[in-house]
Amino acid sequence: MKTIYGRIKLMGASAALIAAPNFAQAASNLESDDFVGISFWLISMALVAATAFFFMETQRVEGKWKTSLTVSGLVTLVAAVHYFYMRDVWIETGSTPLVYRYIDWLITVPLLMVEFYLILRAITKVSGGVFWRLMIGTMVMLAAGYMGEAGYISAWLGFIVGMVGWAYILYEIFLGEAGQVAANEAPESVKSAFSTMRWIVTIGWAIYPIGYFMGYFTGAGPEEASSMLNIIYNLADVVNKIAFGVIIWNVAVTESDKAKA
Ligand SMILES: *C/C=C(C)/C=C/C=C(C)/C=C/C1=C(C)CCCC1(C)C
Repeated sequence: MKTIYGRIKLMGASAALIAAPNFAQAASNLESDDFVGISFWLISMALVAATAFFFMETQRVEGKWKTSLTVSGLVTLVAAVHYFYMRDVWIETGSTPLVYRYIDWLITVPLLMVEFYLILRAITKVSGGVFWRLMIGTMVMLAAGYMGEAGYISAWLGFIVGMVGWAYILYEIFLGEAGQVAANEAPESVKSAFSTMRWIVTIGWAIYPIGYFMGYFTGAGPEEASSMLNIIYNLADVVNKIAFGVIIWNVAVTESDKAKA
């Protein structure tokens, strides 16, 4: 049962997020055996550091790559702020911060799609249709996942429709117009970046449905299930937000140095 004091504490914890010097206080009750809570904390900080890095490095690269790095920094910034809140929900209640998680995805996944599109556009002409098709696949995937997790539809239905949305994104980047463009017109370094990004969307993104599966279909008790779900989603975010950004940073620097030489 939540006491008034508990509610006040929760509100206080949220307010503390806004006042930077009080961040540490918000998690003063992080337990030494709460590995999911610890992963929330570690990733929050890694996202903050990554954000600073991507923004600073925009100064080092050529014009057209600046936008890509800025978008990478926005992805990690938006995620960092959500992680502060998710961490507190987890530590205070021990339950899955579902709504914050999906609001984060709702903003960051489309930004990652923008990133794909920018990489292509930095080197060739692509139709705006590519962008919108990737976006539709993204929205179907996330809406279905949310409805399944929140219990508006059955967990299985959410999973299956979510998988269909993801499959459509994969189709577009491997076989559709985006795939064709990358295969035909791009210089070597961009081609290899595009191909690495494709594998991130295939292998890296596959970690999320695995998390969903572990959270809903293993028959584990609620506590164990939500621990598995959250730790797997957290790990996935390291790969797909930070590592993804580093790949883009690497192409941006390589291509810019080539242009300068
Ligand atoms: C930064 C956050 C990212 C890249 C989040 C990506 C999320 C997914 C790829 C989620 C995929 C899902 C499925 C493919 C089916 C089950 C439901 C989801 C939403 C977990």
